Amino acid sequence: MVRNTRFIINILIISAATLAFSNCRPASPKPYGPTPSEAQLEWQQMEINMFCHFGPNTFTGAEWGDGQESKDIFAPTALACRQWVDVARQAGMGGIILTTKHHDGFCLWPSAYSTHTVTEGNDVLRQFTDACREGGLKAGVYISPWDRNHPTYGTPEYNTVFANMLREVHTNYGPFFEQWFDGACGEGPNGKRQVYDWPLFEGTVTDINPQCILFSDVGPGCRWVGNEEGRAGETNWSRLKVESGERRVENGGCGDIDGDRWIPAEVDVSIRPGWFWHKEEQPKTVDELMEIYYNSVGRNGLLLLNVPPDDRGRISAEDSAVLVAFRQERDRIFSNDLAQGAKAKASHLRGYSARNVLDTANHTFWAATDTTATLTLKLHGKQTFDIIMLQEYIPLGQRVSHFTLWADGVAMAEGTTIGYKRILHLPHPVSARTLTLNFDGLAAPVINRIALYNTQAQ
Ligand code: FUL
Repeated sequence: MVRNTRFIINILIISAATLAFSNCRPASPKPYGPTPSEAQLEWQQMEINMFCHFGPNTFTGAEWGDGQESKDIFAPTALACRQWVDVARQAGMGGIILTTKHHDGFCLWPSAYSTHTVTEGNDVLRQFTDACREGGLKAGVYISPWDRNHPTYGTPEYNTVFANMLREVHTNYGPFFEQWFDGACGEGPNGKRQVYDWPLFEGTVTDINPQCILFSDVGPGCRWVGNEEGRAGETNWSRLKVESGERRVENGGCGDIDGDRWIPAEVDVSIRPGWFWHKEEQPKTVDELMEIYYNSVGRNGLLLLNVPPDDRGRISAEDSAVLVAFRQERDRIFSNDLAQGAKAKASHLRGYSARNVLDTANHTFWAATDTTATLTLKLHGKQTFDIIMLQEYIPLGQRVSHFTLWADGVAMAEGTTIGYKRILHLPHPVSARTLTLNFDGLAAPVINRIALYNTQAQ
């Protein structure tokens, strides 16, 4: 009798608990503001891509050719796009964007719409796209609208020529993950400036490949960060306000807190002083590249690192050596997450465990119920770290506007935006058993990941 009563009581307790749990499990949080498309999400997760400036300037020493260069100037002695792909892969990059036509107008594919091109037998774009596909990297194209060679530049006819070139490239060589539209607009060989037909250019690409990320100063796929030094703003919203017809924004580095479109920042910078290869120039050091990494990927940007092939048509030994060392340094630092093994506790639960911030999956998160929320990590013993990495779950929008961090109750750092990824590099390592994080959001914060690293550890 007593055993039966206990059994019934146990059943009642389990049923009540199940009921209570299912009743308090709320619906998934609602997105806040504009959110990334699938293609933008995939693009952001690439984190670092390679830019390749290659063309007549590689042989003349110029940065901006005037379009009068002889076609024969472009004569790589040992062109090997597969080597670019191998170097990019070793450097941990997911894609490469090639300058298929720079301001000098020389086309690296045999275009039907220009006479200033490579020959059919020397189709660099074909070799490039084949190499990317074989090597498992995504291919992208830079095609400069500014053309200092084309005789129609400066007339309405040129817009049709340029749209035809876009159609030719995207149809015959695509799909490309990104189309880079350089904002430069100078005079053509006839001394005239072009009024670009942006809706025509963008529509031409998206009709062929709706997934292609369109880069320009104002997007719509991603935006220019506003400098060529490898630096996004410390506050960096992936939202932007773009007035209709506007082609330049003042705030590419920071975005807009109240932006109505998802247009994340791309940080383009060269590994060398110039964009094109010049014999006398040297690549940046690993320390300089790490600083760029913290200031770009670590500030919610995608890093597009230019590595210009030399006059053989290969990436130089100096550049590939520093790129491999850059990868090794990132692997060394980011392979040991000192938050692993911690116990996570949140001020609010939303049916999503606070523990989710510790796993490495992209699709898991902890969601707060209020715009202000606190999360505590009881670390696995005492840990020494000088890097705190934070990630929001951006499919639900960018929400956090301010955060403060404490180590064992002592304020240690604070910041504004997080976005896809925020890396805080402290000036000195900190040792602590407990990390407390306070978040303020425009909407209740939804955090994907918190990790800790020590750059000084061997
Ligand atoms: C600029 C160009 O003028 C430079 O030559 C380079 O291509 C850089 C990436 O974009 O607008």
